[in-house]
Amino acid sequence: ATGHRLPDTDALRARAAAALDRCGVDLDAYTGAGADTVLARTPLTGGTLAHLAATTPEQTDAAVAEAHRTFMDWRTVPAPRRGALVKRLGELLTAHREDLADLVTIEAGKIRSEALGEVQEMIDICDFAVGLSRQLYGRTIAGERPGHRLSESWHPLGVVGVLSAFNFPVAVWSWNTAVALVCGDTVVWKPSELTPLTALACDGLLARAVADVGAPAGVHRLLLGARECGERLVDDPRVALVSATGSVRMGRQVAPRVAARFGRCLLELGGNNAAVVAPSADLDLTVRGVVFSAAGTAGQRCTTLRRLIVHEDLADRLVERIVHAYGQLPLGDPFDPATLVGPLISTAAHTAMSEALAEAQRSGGKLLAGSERCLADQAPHAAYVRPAVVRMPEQTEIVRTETFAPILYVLTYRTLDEAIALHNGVPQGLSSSIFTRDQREAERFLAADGSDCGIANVNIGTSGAEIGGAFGGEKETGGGRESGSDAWRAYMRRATNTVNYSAELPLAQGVSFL
Ligand code: UN1
Repeated sequence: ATGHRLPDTDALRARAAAALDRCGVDLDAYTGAGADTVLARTPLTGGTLAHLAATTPEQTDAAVAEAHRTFMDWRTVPAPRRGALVKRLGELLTAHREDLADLVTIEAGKIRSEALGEVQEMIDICDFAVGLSRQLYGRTIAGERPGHRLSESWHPLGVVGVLSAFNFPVAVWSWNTAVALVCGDTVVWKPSELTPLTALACDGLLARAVADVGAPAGVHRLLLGARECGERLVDDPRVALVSATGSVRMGRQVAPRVAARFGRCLLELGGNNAAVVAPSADLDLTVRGVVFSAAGTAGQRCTTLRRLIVHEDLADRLVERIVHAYGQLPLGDPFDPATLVGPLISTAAHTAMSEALAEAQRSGGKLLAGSERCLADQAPHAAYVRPAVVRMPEQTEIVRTETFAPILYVLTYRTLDEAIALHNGVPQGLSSSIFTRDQREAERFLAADGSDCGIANVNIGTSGAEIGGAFGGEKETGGGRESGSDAWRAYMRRATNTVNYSAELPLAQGVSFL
């Protein structure tokens, strides 16, 4: 641990309220008591920050109705003007960078640099979306009939329901919202019930941007609630696209419900990301890349590195260096600039971690580092836990399971084919990487018969993607793509247009009739 004393809950509550106030949110207006409340808590101490009134089912329906009504007009606003709203949002996010980072640290437990990085990711996607607002290109297609023009147009889709997770409480909202807004959609957001205050800040800043540019208020609605609230959103036929980030379990419930009403789904579910370390790898770089991806964010990214597949000639040497680096990781108060590992989101996450480690050891795994709980005397309701490294004899069931905690399983391989088979031998398919200086190996890993993930990297870890690429993965990860590249297409509907400007009526495929 860093030796720094943890802040107490009262100080964190005051800091959160001050940040919210600067973002234009009066916390008192949202507080409520009784059965239907959402508890705002901080993983730094495990203490309660606020009791917030949960959105009722009637309010959920009204929010969707308003977003839908607003969509009817918003879809006709020229895209570059919609971009002006997102441009203003980006300016406000920049001005309130520290406030949002404070809230992310207080509610999600991220260290300062990662909390600021998450806000940067929001600013970056706003920039991207503003550019996109002048580039929602369709194609002109070479048609088969004279005097005819064949083309496609991209139109706004409708209301986008966004379900987001605690671990990226603001960035994932911004990926969806910035892109959806320039695409002419309106958004109803159900954030994780673990991070309601960061959600209020985002909603407050967007409301201010809306007022500043004179956009309609109903382009964005926030729902604070638990599962039932999300279910109502998911089942509402006025919600054209449900963009859901979270566990595979959640996705299994959401996808069939949306499919039953022929709605669209964009799923970002679990990852079980691996890195292959080949004999030619640059070890200094590999150690840094591995430790950031595996122990960073206390192992709570969907892109976190969970499996290390190392060539057998290298394994002992590399593992020793990783274990040494783990021993040096400062753990503790995420506001302390020296800290690199903050708390887990809850003591329940620690229980899940301990159970996974026990299971790994029962199936022959050897715990080489970590798993100790720290600072329990200062914060008995928080979970400060040392990231763990476990050497596994084979890829057992627990290794094939995503445990949302910092556990790095180490496996060894002899041939690259074997490494790729191990790599792809899990149900999830989000992110992947290979550390090698051998071009043949690197290219093979990126090829059609290499990594089966949505993200495949060379000589960097599995986490920390830029917003410019499409983000998402295959298999149980759900197949969705958000953020950059052409991910915007999921937020629009395509119309194919054939225009006849001749005086004839030739039919396609040479059909003759009348
Ligand atoms: C997530 O964990 O849900 O690539 C998103 C990354 C981040 C986004 C992670 N840019 O690690």
